[in-house]
Amino acid sequence: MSKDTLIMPPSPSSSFITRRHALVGGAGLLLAGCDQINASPAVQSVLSLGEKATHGAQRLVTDRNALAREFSRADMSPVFRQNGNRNPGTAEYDALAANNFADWTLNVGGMVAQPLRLSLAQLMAAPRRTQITRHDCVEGWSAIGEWSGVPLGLLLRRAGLSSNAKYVVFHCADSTGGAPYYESIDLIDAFHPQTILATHMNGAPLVVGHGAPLRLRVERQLGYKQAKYVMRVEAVASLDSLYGGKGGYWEDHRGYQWFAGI
Ligand SMILES: Nc1nc2c(c(=O)[nH]1)N[C@H]1C(S)=C(S)[C@@H](COP(=O)(O)O)O[C@H]1N2
Ligand SMILES: [Mo]
Repeated sequence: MSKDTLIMPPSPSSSFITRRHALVGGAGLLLAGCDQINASPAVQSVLSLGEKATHGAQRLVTDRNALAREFSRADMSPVFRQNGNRNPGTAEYDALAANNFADWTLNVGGMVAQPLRLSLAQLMAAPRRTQITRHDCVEGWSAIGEWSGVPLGLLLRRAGLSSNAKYVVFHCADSTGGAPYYESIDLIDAFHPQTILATHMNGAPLVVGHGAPLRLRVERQLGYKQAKYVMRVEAVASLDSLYGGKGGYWEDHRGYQWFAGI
């Protein structure tokens, strides 16, 4: 995409604080090609180190709350590859897509006091954050793109996240070989300011290949954590009883680390 085809983000991130206060105070507002970038050392080591070792080391040497680097529009990749599943291809998803996701809803549930059911229009009207970041895939490619969406922490607070919850799980519309795609993150990443449920990429609503209508951006982690086609968000105390028990599709099936920090 050339720079002059970019549309301004729906709202500047600077308005986030004010709008967030409005959200907290007023019930119902929320409801009313690859770059020449070498894979980072984290990419190189993600398949070789034990998860506990890496996670432990990262906890010690990095500030989990630090921001991922943000870029300018001039840095944006002309081509941002579509990777992994590029269309869930189920009858249910096809029907939702055919109607521009007007009938789609996001469910936020599990260990919350007030489960939420939100339409795409409601999510698009909610306070949002826009950020230009670099996506690093373990397959050895990176791309810089602009993402805009609702901060996950905002939704979790709105839903009244239980103090016993430890993880947030993202259930996706697609599956591979009969195994549903899912991912999970801990609460440090869930409340990280750059962790958003993105409705927009590069100034336009997400296209199917990039995860329409909603995908996770958890900017301190690698590409496979960036769940596309998010249908349901679930707060849990343990990952043990979900699917293969390792917290994600790749973790269960390919032995990728659960914590893929960069
Ligand atoms: N639901 C779902 N999410 C997914 C995947 C997938 O196959 N299904 N692939 C992951 C991988 S490996 C990468 S690199 C990114 C690719 O996102 P993109 O297609 O927007 O580039 O999505 C991640 N999220
Ligand atoms: Mo990836």
